[in-house]
Amino acid sequence: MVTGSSGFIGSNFVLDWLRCSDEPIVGLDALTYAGNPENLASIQGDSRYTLVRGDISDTNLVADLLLRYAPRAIVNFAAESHVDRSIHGPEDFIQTNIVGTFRLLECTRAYWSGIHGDQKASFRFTHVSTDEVYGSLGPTDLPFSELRRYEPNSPYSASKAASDHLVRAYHHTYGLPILTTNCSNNYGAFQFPEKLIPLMIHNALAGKPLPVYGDGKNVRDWIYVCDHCDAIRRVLEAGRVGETYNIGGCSEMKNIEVVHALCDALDAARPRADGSSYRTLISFVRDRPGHDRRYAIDNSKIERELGWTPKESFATGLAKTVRWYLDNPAWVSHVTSGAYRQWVSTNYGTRPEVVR
Ligand code: NAD
Ligand code: TDX
Repeated sequence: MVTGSSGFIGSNFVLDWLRCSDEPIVGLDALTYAGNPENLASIQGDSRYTLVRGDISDTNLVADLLLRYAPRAIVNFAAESHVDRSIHGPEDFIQTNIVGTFRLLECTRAYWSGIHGDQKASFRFTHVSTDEVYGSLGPTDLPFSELRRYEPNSPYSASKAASDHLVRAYHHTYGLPILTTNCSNNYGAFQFPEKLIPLMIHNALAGKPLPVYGDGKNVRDWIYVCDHCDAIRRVLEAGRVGETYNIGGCSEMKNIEVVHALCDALDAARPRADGSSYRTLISFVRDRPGHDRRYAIDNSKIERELGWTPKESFATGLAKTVRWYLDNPAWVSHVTSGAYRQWVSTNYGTRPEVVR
């Protein structure tokens, strides 16, 4: 069972899974603004995938699904995932990321208590989390290892931290066979254009300003989404029960470097009519409140224990991503109508440009 299966990473996970395996998946997704069944249009009619529209906080529904489908594992992607939205309205983050995870754990515990033998021994609950729970690094600090203490700074990261703690507690208290992954910034196909990379591609192609927060020197470690999905499959397959695995892309970059790389890729693939570079659209705007300065991941545990390393470099992953957005204008135009415009006005309408 895959929760959040119609979101960005969840849908990539389902597609990759069915490319390598015939084992069926039941997806559970509330189809919020971020959930888009179109992401899985290519497997429509495939009997290996069933989508159930519903909320992970709906105890009756989840209990019923667990009994009906008897999954051998749950991979929990369902969440509110955008930091800026958590700043404008934290409540949904508390509800889904904390209460939702708690209820999902309760249902899972009841289901797991009722199964036996090999089925019980091999069951896994995999919780997909973020590096943001560890807080912010200084320029020369060592990357986050799994032993780093939690210091979440946004309502989003605090809600994910709380969910990680609940998952951990269900293992220690009840013995639930859990695995937790903490991954860095993903990019790739089907990412909603509220996040940095797809937002910049979308704005650039529309000739709109490219809003870089603050001085543009905040650092993120970028991972191509299929590498993340591959790591989760590996953790599910061979991770040690009760353990946490950090997952990173080995691609630390300043935001402004990411935006420059995107502009250069678009200049080559879709030159502007007047011959100018997309870089001329860059606009520095007021910073995100509480903006974490730097994230970086120490991959050595997953590498050592599970033999996983990312396959894509930032250059190869970005080239695939830019190509995907250029080839899928209909997907972008569907998700950027209606409520999306309201979000753009809420987040960017009142954000003054800062001259640098
Ligand atoms: P997303 O916002 O694109 O997708 C979230 C999905 O969850 C959507 O399909 C949405 O409809 C669904 N959902 C939301 N609330 C729900 C609820 N109450 N019940 C059922 N479904 C619900 O997010 P994403 O970027 O795909 O992230 C997936 C997971 O990975 C999240 O838990 C996120 O914290 C984590 N993560 C994301 C990144 C990243 O860079 N995007 C990095 C590390 C970890
Ligand atoms: O318009 C923008 N301008 C800008 O400068 C946006 C949307 C972002 N930024 C900056 C903020 C961050 O430093 O770019 C960086 C990346 O921003 P996001 O794409 O919003 O990602 P981030 O806040 O780093 O969080 C992401 O990675 C970890 C995901 O959204 C989380 O779900 C994940 O847990």
